[in-house]
Amino acid sequence: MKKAGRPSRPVGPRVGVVMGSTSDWETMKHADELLTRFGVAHECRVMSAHRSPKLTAEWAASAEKRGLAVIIAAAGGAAHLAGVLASHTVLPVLGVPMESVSLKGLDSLLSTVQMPAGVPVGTLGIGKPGAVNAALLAVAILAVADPTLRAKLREFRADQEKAVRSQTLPQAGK
Ligand code: RP5
Repeated sequence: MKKAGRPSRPVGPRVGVVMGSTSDWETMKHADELLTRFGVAHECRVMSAHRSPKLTAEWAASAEKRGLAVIIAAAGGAAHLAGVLASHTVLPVLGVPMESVSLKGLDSLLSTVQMPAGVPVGTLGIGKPGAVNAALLAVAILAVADPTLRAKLREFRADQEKAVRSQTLPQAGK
């Protein structure tokens, strides 16, 4: 007989890290590293709103029932990936604009951030800082219902504070 009580936590990945091209990995590996550091189960995938629209729609539509709680989506140029994923799921989608060659990521930023009202994408900064912060925000979202993760996030912030306090400038006063 089935035991009553709280539903068990899903065991698979909780965060999906999706990027439009393998060329985005150099930046998005920082999100992967951070999630690993926090012990957050996650999956990293390549899919494109333009080059693989069916895969993108299928993956986003099945994300919730596969146990994912947050999606991080990185793309560059005409960066529609985060928006398209968001249109197929009600899970929170965090967009990371990639630094593009021709416009230095301004194109990616604007096409990720300027969503029409009704389908939000929480957009982070361009490039590595955005990748790191998307992962931290995903951790913070999961931490709302996970005290252990919240404690780890507090420890991370405390370590940063400690590091800044111990910093000195080599040429100061000379
Ligand atoms: C976007 O186009 C990708 O997210 C990538 O940032 C950009 C360039 O892709 P590649 O031509 O390097 O595959 O879809």
